[in-house]
This record gives sequence, structure tokens and C-alpha cells, in this order.
Amino acid sequence: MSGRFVDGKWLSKEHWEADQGGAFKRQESRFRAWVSEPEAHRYHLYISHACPWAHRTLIVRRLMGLEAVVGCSTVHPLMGGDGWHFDGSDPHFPSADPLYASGHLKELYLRSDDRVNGRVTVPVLWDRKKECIANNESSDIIRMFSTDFRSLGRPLLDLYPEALRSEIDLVMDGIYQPINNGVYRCGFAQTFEAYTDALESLFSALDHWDRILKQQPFLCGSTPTLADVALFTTLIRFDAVYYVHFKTSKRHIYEFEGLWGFVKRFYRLPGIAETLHMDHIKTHYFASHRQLNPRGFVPPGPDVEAMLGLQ
Ligand SMILES: N[C@@H](CCC(=O)N[C@@H](CS)C(=O)NCC(=O)O)C(=O)O
Repeated sequence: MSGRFVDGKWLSKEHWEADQGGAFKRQESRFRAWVSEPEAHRYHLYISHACPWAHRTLIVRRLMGLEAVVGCSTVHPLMGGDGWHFDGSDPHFPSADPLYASGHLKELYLRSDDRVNGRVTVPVLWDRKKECIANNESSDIIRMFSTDFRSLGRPLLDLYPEALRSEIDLVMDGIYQPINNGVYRCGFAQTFEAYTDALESLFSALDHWDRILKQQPFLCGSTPTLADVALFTTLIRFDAVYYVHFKTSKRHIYEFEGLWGFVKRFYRLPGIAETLHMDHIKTHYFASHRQLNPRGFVPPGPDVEAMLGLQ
């Protein structure tokens, strides 16, 4: 974990958000403007390939065919005391800020608000015209991309059909705390009790959705929606990272028939495989969270991409 802003001043000391019982508390996103009349080339997306929330936005940008009208840049996978950074000279993980040549993502937060508070997170949807962050909350960005940005793109799918919106919202709310945030609640718990509570709710939610996905291909029925995007980006990181790093080691996802079938099905949708960068994912988690893994060693396997390529 890295530092955070307090009234525009950067504190690089690691800061752990926890409640009184030692449970991890995720901060609310700070920039929440809703872009209802988007213009082509006005918005730029900053992501990390490691981050499941940012991965959601990359997938939806791809499935809504927005690549030509919403630019995208990625940060370097290693996150230090100054937070996410850019490094155009790293041949293995090239990353640069094409708009301002920033060294760190926090510079963009400060450009947006010189009294900004809180952590510096990805994804960031940048407004090039107003030169500030429009929105840094993935659940807003993926909904905007699927609705108001729709006419700018060449959509391959309708990920947020009107008739299913309330069901999709309900499912996304339902998987957020036990699963998407749940893996972090396991990994960042400050007490054993908070860890076992998080683990229990994670696995009871996984069992529940495993049963459903044995009966139907996607969370809300027969076609993929935003709820599936949200589940996929957590499940695809689970066996290679969370299982070891966050100690979610009760079972692998590949041991659940319904969930693993779903991961394979989603991975084979057009363009999805290219959005997955397992080297960024493993390097980021294992080598950046030194409080969980002090030596920063990146363990091998399981090779999830090879497993997904089979049958
Ligand atoms: N609620 C946000 C969460 C984003 C988030 O927490 N991103 C993490 C990466 S997985 C981050 O940038 N963390 C940096 C930090 O906390 O210092 C969203 O869904 O967009």
C-alpha cells in the first residue's frame, strides 16, 4: 500500500484503513462526475493492468468498441511510497503518461484539485478539455461506457440492457462486499477474527454463485453483462494471486465447476484475452505489498492463462 493526500500534501507513510475490529475499509472514490454528453477523444483512461477495478474499465471499453475514441494508458505495476508511477524506459513494463509526461499518477490528482484528500487510485477517467479527473470510480465508469458513451463506439454487446438494469445492479451490489472487496478484506485484515469473517463470507458467496453458474452461463442469464465483468476480474486473479497472497486458500476457482466454467466462457469473449496481463498482476501484488510479502518474491504458477487455453 502506498501513501495518501491530506489537503493536497502527500504523506508517503503506508496507511491502513481498518475499522475497530481490524476489518479492511475501502475509501469512497473522490471524483464522481457523470459524463452524460461525452465527446470523442475528450476523455482518457488511466489504468493499471494489475488492478481488478481498472481491468473492468478496460474490458468494457473493449466490448463497447470505444478504443478509437477513449485513449488509454497504463501505469507501471510496481507501487512504492509515492503510489502508482510511469516508467517509459522499462522495456518489460513500458508505461508513460502521453498527456503530461507525469512521473507519478498523484500529479494528475493534484492537477485536478490542489487540496485533494485520500489515496491515489486507478482507474482514472481524465477530462482533457477541463484538464481534471472526471471520475475515478470503476462502477461509474463502466456504467457510463455502457450507456452514455454507447453511441460513440462500435459495441459488440449490450452489457447493461434497460430491462436487466435493476437485476444487474443488485447482483453487482451483492458480489461487491463478499467477493470483489472480500479478497482484499481477507488479505488486509488486521485481526484473525476479521480475516476468518471475511474468508467465511467470501466462500459462502462463491458457493452461492457456483450453484447458479452451473445452471446458467452468466450471472443474469444467457448473455454477459456488467455483473459478469465485475465477477471475472476478481476470479481471474484468484488462483494465481489471492489464493497465496491474500490467504484465500480454502479452494481454487478451478476447483468450482460453475465458477471455472464461467471464467473460461468469459475469457473467450472477443478481445478479453488481450486485456489480461498476468505478468503485471503477479508483479504488482507480490512485489508491491511488502507488508504482506517482505522479500517481494513472485511465486510461479498456477499458469491460469495456459489452463484457460485448454479444451
Ligand atoms: N472504488 C475504486 C477502487 C479503486 C482502487 O482501490 N484501486 C486500487 C488498485 S486495485 C488502487 O489504485 N490503490 C492504490 C492505493 O490504494 O494507494 C474503484 O472501483 O474504482
